Amino acid sequence: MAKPFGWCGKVVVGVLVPLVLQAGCTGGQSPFSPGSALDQEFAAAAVTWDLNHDGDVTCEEWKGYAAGLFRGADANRDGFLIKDEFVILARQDRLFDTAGFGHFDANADGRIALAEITDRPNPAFALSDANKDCVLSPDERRRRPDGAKPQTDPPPAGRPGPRRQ
Ligand SMILES: [Ca+2]
Ligand SMILES: [Ca+2]
Ligand SMILES: [Ca+2]
Repeated sequence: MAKPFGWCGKVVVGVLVPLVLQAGCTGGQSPFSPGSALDQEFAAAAVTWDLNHDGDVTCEEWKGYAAGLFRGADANRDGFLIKDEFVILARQDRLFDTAGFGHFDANADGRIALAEITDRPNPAFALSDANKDCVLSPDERRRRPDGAKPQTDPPPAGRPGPRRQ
């Protein structure tokens, strides 16, 4: 009794929207929405978080990866990244450059705590972790969704054009 796959993407988007609104509702409006180009960037970058190179990318690996970059960028070691320090991070990984400072500064206090990066739902998992086990298997990463679009174009519906003679 296989369930149809179609509902899955809708549920994910439905769950993600309130999460993003909660996390990102800090006054500034985000140019990015769920399933957006930025979410795709996260999904595409996931392979770089596979710290033990076993092909699976876990939530813990993402957090470890982010923590490593964070520590490297936290020049004065106060546990927060101000914008100048974030630039160092963004130079290391262009994903952070793409996302931008405001994306992670959830409480908009002008500095980013590590928790603001690691506690934030990672769009790559929201998009690609089909079985929600906090592990992106190689198969799940390969099946990266392109937003709401199916991989193949649907056949054109109806007649080809209104031209008549
Ligand atoms: Ca791994
Ligand atoms: Ca700092
Ligand atoms: Ca998974």
